[in-house]
Amino acid sequence: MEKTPFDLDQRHVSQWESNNLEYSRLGFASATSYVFPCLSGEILTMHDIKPLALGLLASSRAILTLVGIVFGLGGCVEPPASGTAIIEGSFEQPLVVPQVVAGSTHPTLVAHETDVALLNDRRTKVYGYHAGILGPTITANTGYTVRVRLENKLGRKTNVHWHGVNVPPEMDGHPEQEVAPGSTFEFVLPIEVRAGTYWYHPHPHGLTAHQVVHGLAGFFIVHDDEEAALGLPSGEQDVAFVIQDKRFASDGELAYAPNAEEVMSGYFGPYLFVNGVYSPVRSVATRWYRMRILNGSTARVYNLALSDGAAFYVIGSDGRLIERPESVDTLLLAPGERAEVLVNFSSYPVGAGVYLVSLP
Ligand SMILES: [Cu+2]
Repeated sequence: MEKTPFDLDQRHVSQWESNNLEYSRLGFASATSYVFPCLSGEILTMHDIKPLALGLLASSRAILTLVGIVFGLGGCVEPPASGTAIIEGSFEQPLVVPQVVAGSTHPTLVAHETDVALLNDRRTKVYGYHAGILGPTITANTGYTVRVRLENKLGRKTNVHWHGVNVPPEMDGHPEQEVAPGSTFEFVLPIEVRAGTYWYHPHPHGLTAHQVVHGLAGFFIVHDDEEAALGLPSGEQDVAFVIQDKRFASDGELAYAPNAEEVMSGYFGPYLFVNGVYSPVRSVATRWYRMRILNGSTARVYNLALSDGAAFYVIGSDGRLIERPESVDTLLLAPGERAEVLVNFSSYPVGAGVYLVSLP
C-alpha cells in the first residue's frame, strides 16, 4: 500500500477536533473578531547591515529603512541603491481572496491590462487574468483533465506556465510558446500530481518578470482523496496568499526595469503586497487555519515568522503535503516557492493581533 503523504500525529488531530468543537460552541460571530495583519516585514537583500527590531513592526506607518540579512553570496555585494528597504503600511486594507474557480468548469483566463488603486487613490496600470490584478484560484482534482482557455488581450505576447503541475511540455508555456496579442490558446492539463499548492504565471521569453510584477499570477490548487481524508482546515480556514514586492516609478506606475547590477543581484521593491493588496489585514477565528503561502516575488526571499514568535506547523511544500507536520518558528521561502502551514489562533484572545513578519 502506498504510504500516505501526510502521516498525522494523533496529538494534532485531537487538537483540531477539540478546537472545532469549541468553535462550534462559540458560534461564528463571537469567534471572528481578531485581526491578523497579514504581512509586515522587511527585507532580505545580499547585505547584512543591521537586524530589524521586531517592535518596529507593530508601529503603524513606521518607515523601515534598515536592511536585513543575507542569502548566500557572502555579503560582498553592495545592496542595490534603491528599492531595498520595506516601507511599512498601516494594515487597514482587507485582504482580498481571489475568486475560486473549479478547473472542471473549463475556465477562461483573459490576460488584460486594467488600472486599480494599489497604494492610494491614484490609479496604477496592472495586468490581470480576471477583474483587477492577479488571477482566480483554479482548483482541480488529481486524476482529472482540466482545460483552461487563455485569451490574450494584453497587447503583447504572453503564455501560461503551470508551475509545478507536471503537464505535457507543449501545454506548459515554454518560453518560445507564445500566444500572440489577440489570440487564444486552450491548455489541456491532465492532473497527475498530488494534492498541493501550485501556481500559474506567464513565461514568455524575456518578459516573465515584467508580466508577473504587473500582476499576472494565480494559484492552482490540487486536491486528492488522501488529503480529503485528513480533515484539514477548509473553507474560510483555508487561505491562499501570494507575497510580492513592488517598486513604483515617479509617475505612480509599477516599475520593472532592472539595471545591470540588479539583473545579477535581483530587483527589489519597497512595498509588499499580499494578494495584490498593500499592507492588508484579515480577521480570523480563534481556531486552526491552513495557510498556503506563495513567494511570488522575483528576487526577495522571506524568512517568515509570527510576530510573537509562536510556533506553527509546516504541512506542505512545493509539490505536495509532507509526511508529517513539522513544528517551526521561522520558514524561509524563496521566489516561486510555496509552503502550506497550519497556524493555531485558538490561544489568542479575541481582539488580539498578530503579524506575519519576515525576519532578518
Ligand atoms: Cu514558475
